[in-house]
Amino acid sequence: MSEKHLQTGDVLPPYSGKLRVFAMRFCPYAERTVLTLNAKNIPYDLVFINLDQKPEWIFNFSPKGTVPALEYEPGKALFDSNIINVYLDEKYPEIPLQASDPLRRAQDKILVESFAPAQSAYYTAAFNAQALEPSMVETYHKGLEGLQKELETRSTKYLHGDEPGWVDYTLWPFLERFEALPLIGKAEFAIDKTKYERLVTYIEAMKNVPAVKSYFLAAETHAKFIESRAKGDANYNMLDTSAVCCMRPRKKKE
Ligand SMILES: N[C@@H](CCC(=O)N[C@@H](CS)C(=O)NCC(=O)O)C(=O)O
Repeated sequence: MSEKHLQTGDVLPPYSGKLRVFAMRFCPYAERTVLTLNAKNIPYDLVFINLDQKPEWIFNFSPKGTVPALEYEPGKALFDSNIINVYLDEKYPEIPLQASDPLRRAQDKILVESFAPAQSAYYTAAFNAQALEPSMVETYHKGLEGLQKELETRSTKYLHGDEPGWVDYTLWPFLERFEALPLIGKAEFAIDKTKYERLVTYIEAMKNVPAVKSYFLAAETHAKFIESRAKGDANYNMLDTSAVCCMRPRKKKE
């Protein structure tokens, strides 16, 4: 899979017949959809988009040009990670990811909602050059504490149960990125092993889930991308290995 992000002027690749996801490699919302498809064993194609120089055709799939968008039939698409993922779970019920109990489904949605302020605090810490307000750090840790408490109350390996589900795949992309914050000098955002013992066990377990593992990026990689974007020059193609091909020394002809 090429990790190159298509941009203004680039041609839309032909539709292969599989579901197609428009994404950006470092976008946590797009990662939610990728993990959902992986977990449900649904084949798909990925098209990465440069969000600073969007290709014209992205607006045919996502009216505001945001990712993820899911092309479910040629030229027809859905957008917004939560909408896409619930659609996928209902359309392809063989491996269900949402809780079967309506009450638990509602509680999972509440958990996702109550984690949103911690996500916003992450965005501020990562991309806002101004000094951080202490309340942001507090909000972030409140989110982590809430998650840890829920893991303790539920007493299961994952929030969903013995296997991860919708709630885990929805929250995970942010936890993956939170570990990058201390690497960019935001030490107050570190997830301390003593304070967050249960949460850290959960984070380590999630890293080994096959659906996550195949798309996982290390904290160092996220940190590099964050730094490039914070400087106003997001390095979308930093993982694109196809560029390396042309720099390899050519074999001399015999
Ligand atoms: N609520 C949306 C948020 C998607 C979103 O904000 N994606 C960002 C990238 S991480 C984006 O497309 N930004 C480009 C833009 O806003 O123009 C979802 O859950 O899918």
